[in-house]
Amino acid sequence: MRILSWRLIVALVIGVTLVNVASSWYEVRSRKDALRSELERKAGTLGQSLAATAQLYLQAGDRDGLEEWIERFGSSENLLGIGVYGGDGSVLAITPALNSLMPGLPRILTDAVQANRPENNYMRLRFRRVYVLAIPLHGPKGAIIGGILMVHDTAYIRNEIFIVWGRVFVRIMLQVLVIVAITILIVRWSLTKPIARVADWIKALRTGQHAPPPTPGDMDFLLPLTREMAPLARSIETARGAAATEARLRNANESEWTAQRLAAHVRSRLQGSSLFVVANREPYIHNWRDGEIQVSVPASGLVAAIEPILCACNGTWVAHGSGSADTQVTDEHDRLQVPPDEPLYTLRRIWLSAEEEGGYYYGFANEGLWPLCHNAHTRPIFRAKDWEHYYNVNQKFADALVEEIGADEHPVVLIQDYHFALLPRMVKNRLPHARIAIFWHIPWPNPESFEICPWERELLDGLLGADLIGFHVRAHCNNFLNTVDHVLEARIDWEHFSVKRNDHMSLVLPFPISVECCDDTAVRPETDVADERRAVLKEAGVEATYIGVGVDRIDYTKGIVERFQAVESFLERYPGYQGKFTFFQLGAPTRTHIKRYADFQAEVEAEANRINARFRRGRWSPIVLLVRQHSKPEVQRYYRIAHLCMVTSLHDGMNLVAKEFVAARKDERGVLILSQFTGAARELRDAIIVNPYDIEATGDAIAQALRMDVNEIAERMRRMRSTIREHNIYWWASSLIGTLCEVRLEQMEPAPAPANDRANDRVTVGI
Ligand code: ADQ
Repeated sequence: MRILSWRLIVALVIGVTLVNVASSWYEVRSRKDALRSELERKAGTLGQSLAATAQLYLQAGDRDGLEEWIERFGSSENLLGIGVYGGDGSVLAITPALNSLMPGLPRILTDAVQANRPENNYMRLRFRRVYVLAIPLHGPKGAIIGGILMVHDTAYIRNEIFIVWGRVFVRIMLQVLVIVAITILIVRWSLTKPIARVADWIKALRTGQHAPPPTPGDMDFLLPLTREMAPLARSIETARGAAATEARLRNANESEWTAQRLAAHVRSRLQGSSLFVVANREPYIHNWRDGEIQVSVPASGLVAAIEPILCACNGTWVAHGSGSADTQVTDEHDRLQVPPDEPLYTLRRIWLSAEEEGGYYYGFANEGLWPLCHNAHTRPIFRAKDWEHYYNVNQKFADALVEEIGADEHPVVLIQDYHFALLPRMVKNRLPHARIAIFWHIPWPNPESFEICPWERELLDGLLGADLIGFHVRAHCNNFLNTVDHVLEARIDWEHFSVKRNDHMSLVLPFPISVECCDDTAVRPETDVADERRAVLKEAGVEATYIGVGVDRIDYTKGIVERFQAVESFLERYPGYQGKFTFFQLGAPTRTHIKRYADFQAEVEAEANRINARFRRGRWSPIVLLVRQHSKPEVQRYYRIAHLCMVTSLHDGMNLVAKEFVAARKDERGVLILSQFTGAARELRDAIIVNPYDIEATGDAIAQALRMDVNEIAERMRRMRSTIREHNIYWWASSLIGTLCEVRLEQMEPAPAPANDRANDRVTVGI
C-alpha cells in the first residue's frame, strides 16, 4: 500500500507541476512582453524629445551646452547613458557610464544613420542586460548631421520576472502539499482501512473465529472481489461447521443428520437418478424493490431440507412463480439456475393467472381442503369453479414436470402438500417409470369428515398415483387408509401400510417433519439473555418479569383466541402474576384474501384488546400482539428470551414452532406448552401437554411452567432437544427420499386417461 501511495503521490505531483509550469510560463512571457513594450514606448518618447534638443545644440554649434545638457539627463531612472555623435562618427558628447560601456562608434548608430530611421535592440554589455536606442539627428534642411544613442538598464525586468516565478513556485508547493495530504487521507480511508478490515475478516474466517463481515461501504470498491468472497466465506463457514459437527458426532459415536450427510446419502440412494421437487412455494423469489430486482429466500424448513439434496444431485424444483420480478430472470423455458450465488440446480417457474390462483390456491386448497382436513370447526367451502381451477393447475404442473423429466429413465419425484393431490396420478399415467412420493403436510381426517368433499374419489385416486404417500404421524396414515377403504375399491394391507389398486401399490407411511437442530456451540451467558429480554420489553414499551411467546400465522386452526383466553384465566386465578407476566404473540397475516381469515385476524386483535383493557395497569400489559411477518432472526430472538412458549393449535399436522422453540434453547431453559392436537405432541412428551379447548387447564399450565424448578426445566428441555437432534429435518428428508428410492415399482401400462371411479357421473371438468 505504501508503494501505491508513493506512486500516486509522485504521479500527481509531476502532473500538477507540469500543468502549473506550462500555464505560468505563458503568464511570465506576457508579463515580460508588457514590461519591454512599456520600456520601448517610454524610451521612444524620451528619445524623440532628446533628439530634438540635441539637434538645436548642434545647429547652434554649442558643444559646451550640449555636454552640460547630456550630463544632466544622463542619470535619469534606468537610463545608463546618452551619447551624441557627429555625422563623421566622432563623439560630440557622452556620459561617462556610456563611454566606459561603449567606447567608439556603436554599430547600431551607424545602421540608424545609414537607414535614416531609429534603430533599437536588447543586448548584453559587459554582463549587463541593456536596451539600446539610436536615432539619427537632422539639420535644418533635413540633412543628417549625426545621431544620438541612449542605453537603458533592463535589470528591473529580469527582477520582476524572478518575482513572478517565485510566486508560481510557492503556488505549486502549496498545491503539492494539499494534494499529498488528500491522497494520503483517501488512500487511508478508502483503501488501507477497508482492505485491512476485509483482511481481518478473511483472517478470522481462516482461523475459524467469528467476525462480522465488513460493512457495505468497505465492500464498495472491492465489489468484484467481494462478490466472489462472500459465497466463499459462506462455504468456508458451512464446511467448518460441518467438519466440527462430523468431528463431534464421531467423538460421541452418534449418527446425527446434517445437510452434508443428507446430500451424500441421497446421492448414493439416487444412483444417478434425477430428483424433481414440486411445491407451490418457490425456494427463491424475485421481487421489484426500489426499482431493483431483489431475491429473497422464504423462511421455510422445507427449503433448508430439500435444497442440499437438489444441489448435490443437480435436480429441479417446480413451483408457482409468485414474485413481481420472477418473469424477468427466467429464460425462454421459464427456468433459472439457483442458488443465485452458486447455481447448482434448476428452478422451473409456473405462471398462474389471478383467477387460477384464486380458484386453485385460495379457493379449493385453502377454503376447501384446509378446513376439511383440520378439526377446527370451520366449514369447508367447495365450489365447482374452484375445483376446475384446482384440476387445471395440477394439470399445468404435470405438463411442466413431464417436460422437465424428458427422457430421464429413472426420475424421482417428490411432491409437496395438499395443493397437488391430483398430480401423482397425472404424472404416473404419463410416466409409469417415475418414482413418485407426495408428502401431505396437514392432518388427514376420518372417513366421515372427508366424505364431505364432493370430489373425494378424484382426490384419493390422484394421491394413489404416488408410490409413497407420507404424513406426519401414524394416526393420519390410518385415517387415510380408512378413507380409501371407505370410498374406493382397493386392497389395504394393514401389515405393510399399503394400498393396492389397479395393479399399482402405494405405501402410506409417517415421516414426522422437523427443524434444523441443534447447534450447541457458544451458549450465551444468562446475563446476555436478561439484557435481550429487557431490550425486547423496552421496544414494546412494557414492564414485566416473565415473558411468554407464541409464533403463528394468524390461522383459525392455531388456537390463538383460546391461548389469549388461557392467559386471561391464568391472570384471573393467579393474580400474583398480574403486572409480572406478559405474553408476546407474533402473528403473521396469512391468506387475508379469504374472508374467514380477515375476520379471524380482526377477532384475534379484538380479543387481545379486550383482555388488555381488562387487566392493563401502568406500563404493564398482559398481551403484546405483533401482527406482521417477522424475519427468522427476530423469531429466534423471542424464542431465546421467553420463559415459556405456547402452541395451542386446535389441530395441526406437526407444528414446527414447537420444535423451533426447543431447537433455539441451547441454554436448556424455557418451558413448552403444547396442544395435544399437534403432531409434535407425539414426540415432545416433555412439554406440558394441554387441551386448548380447556381454557382453565391451559391457564394452569402457564402457572405450572412459571413455577417449574429450574432443574426440571433443564431436564425436560435436554430430552426434547435430544429427540429433535436425532430426528431433525435432514433425517426427515433422508427417510422420505430413502424410502421412495427403495419402493418396488410395479410395472404398469400407461393409462389412456386418469383413473376415476366415478368419472361418468360426478366429474365436472374434462378428466
Ligand atoms: P404451518 O401451518 O404454516 O405449516 P408451522 O408448522 O407452525 O405451521 O410452521 C409455521 C412456520 O412459520 C414456522 O417456521 C414459524 O417460525 C413461521 N412463522 C409463523 N409465524 C411467524 C411470524 N409471525 N413471523 C415469522 N415467521 C413466522 C404446515 C402444517 C404444519 C406443519 C408444517 C410443516 O400446518 O402442521 O408442521 O406445514 O410440515
